[in-house]
Amino acid sequence: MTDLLIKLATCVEFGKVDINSPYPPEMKNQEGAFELTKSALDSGVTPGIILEEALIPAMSKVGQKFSRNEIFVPQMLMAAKAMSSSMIHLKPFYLNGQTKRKGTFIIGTVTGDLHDIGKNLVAMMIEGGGWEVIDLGVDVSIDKFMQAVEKYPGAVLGLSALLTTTMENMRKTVIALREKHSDLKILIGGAPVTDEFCQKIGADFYSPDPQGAVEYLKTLA
Ligand code: B1M
Repeated sequence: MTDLLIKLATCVEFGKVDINSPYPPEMKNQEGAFELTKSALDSGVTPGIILEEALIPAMSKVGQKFSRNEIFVPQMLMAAKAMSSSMIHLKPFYLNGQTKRKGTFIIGTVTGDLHDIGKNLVAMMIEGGGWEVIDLGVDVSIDKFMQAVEKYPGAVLGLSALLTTTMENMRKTVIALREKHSDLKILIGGAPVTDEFCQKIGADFYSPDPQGAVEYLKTLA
């Protein structure tokens, strides 16, 4: 890996967004993910290499550290913010079809549930894993999930629920989607959700955290 990509990966791992960002204090006044991505592209590094050799490994390290409780939500959010500032330069290449994503991941918090902090972390980590993410937001009805699944054939679906009451809506969502799309891969998560519940409602996979979700998607790409 070139020095530039190593520096970029370090910025993403430690949440250095751009030159003006004061976080992390030990990287103050240094170029961040925004400037380094632009320099990498200007020097001829392809968007695919930037993603595969800098952003994905960096976000993977972040996910592993989070799973091991070595970092917490704020650090993870800063890493995701740094990755997003890099993606500003890369997105045009995906939009015009020059660079391919690993697949499409649709995510939403089930109907009746307004919690989105965990869902957003999962979405950002999966984007950092090289997937196109369609985030439907919170309080997502079965109809809305259905429309998205039909609009993006082959996409993987992720459902989040934070309330014991909305776990029932998660169950209904899985059943309704399964009825029409038996081959749809469904990943579920959220604080009250368990592996046992996943099996009971017929979802494909339960992950307690974003890294587990990323690892599951790797098995499908
Ligand atoms: Co709410 N809330 N809340 N709340 N809230 C909880 C969840 C609660 C446990 C608090 C408590 O009583 N101790 C409790 C639920 C009890 C229960 O059902 N067992 C609760 C309640 C009761 C409520 C209300 C009903 C309160 C009221 O109005 N009486 C109400 C419900 C509103 C609604 O949804 N209809 C409500 C409202 C809210 C706020 C709007 C104020 C706010 C949400 C803001 C927002 O999300 N934008 C809020 C918050 C912040 C919380 C707590 C404090 C924090 C949740 C959070 O963001 N955690 C929460 C208590 C707690 O958890 N300590 C609580 C951090 C986040 C990173 O973790 O979301 O678990 P988490 O996500 C994790 C994993 O679960 C996993 O990855 C993430 C990172 O590790 N994960 C997935 C999540 N989704 C995944 C999907 C995957 C894979 C992994 O694949 C698709």
